Amino acid sequence: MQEVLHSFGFDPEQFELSPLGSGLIHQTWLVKAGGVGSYVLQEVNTSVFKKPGDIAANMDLLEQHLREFHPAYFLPLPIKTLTGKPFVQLKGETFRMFHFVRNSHAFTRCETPQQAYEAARQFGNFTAAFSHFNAEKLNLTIPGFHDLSHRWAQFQYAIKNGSKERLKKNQNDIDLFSKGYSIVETFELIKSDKDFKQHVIHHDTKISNILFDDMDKGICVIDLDTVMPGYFISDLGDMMRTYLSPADEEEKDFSKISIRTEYVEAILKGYLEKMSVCLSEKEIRYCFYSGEFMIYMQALRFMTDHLNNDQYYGARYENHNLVRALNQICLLEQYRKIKPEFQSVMASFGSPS
Ligand code: GN1
Ligand code: MG
Repeated sequence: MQEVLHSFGFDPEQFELSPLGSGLIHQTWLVKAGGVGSYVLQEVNTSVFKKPGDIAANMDLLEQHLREFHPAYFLPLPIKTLTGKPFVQLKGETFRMFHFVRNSHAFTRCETPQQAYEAARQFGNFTAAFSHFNAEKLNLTIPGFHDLSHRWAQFQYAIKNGSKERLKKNQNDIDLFSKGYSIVETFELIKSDKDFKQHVIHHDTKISNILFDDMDKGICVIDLDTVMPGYFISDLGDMMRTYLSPADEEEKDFSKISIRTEYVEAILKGYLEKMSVCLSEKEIRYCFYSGEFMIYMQALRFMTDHLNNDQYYGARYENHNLVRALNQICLLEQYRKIKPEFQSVMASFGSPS
């Protein structure tokens, strides 16, 4: 760590490191020093993000666009090293540094509709800031990341080539997952539909990726590694997946999974306030589908990982990814039940549904 800090021009003697955040992919630390402010240090997981240079190139493009067209828009980007690089590589590990945004905090769970509204507004504002930017210029930092057909194919592959023991044990569960295929078919239609635009999409809109100020107003979005061209259903859908239920994907007691309908309105209001001008009428009709799409994709990803012996997400206990996967299937069932309420919220906004 000493060498890493040196590369950014910091005196390691003055700094104290403590773990920060709850992400599954990278390791993150808060770097504190008397008088010079705080920083965030992150070790990039290069088995997931194989080309950190591609992330940095994307950040440069976003920064250039903002500087020219939205100079007041705040996006926390990595600090450059003493030699002007966006990250350091030492002994095969990749590190980068950010300023800690002063007077900011993040939430690990969405606990009020107001938080949901603020977060949705921030994610909507992010995509809207790039509505005149050609999203296709961005590198695909994880190819096929939110391509549901690809996730389905990975699941099918795991059914044939995954752990023999787990395949045998979980046959009934596997059948349950296969029932969601119509969600994949709808996605195939979207992919061939010219009314669906490739926007600049964040692809990880959980509440902890928003910084809030002391008044609990949203300040900015963070965690920009998965910013890529994509469909709006990824961002809106992941908010449905992660804000609506009081119990999250880690919950083992599925009776705690439920849908808080007042959060539906808060998310839609915040997101569409910024995004309705950027979306076609056709796209807006897929707001409900966005939740089905993201919940089902996450269920498939967890189940696939379980069958592959937890290679991607890791497991903190036996059957961890199986529990997460079944949790998401339960969430999907609950979500599907509130379709009428969802559609009446859309109608109250005067939006097609
Ligand atoms: C991963 O690392 P984290 O928690 O921000 C994953 C997301 C999943 C999420 C599920 C690059 O995000 O796609 O939705 O776990 N990110 C990547 O908790 O795979
Ligand atoms: Mg993330």
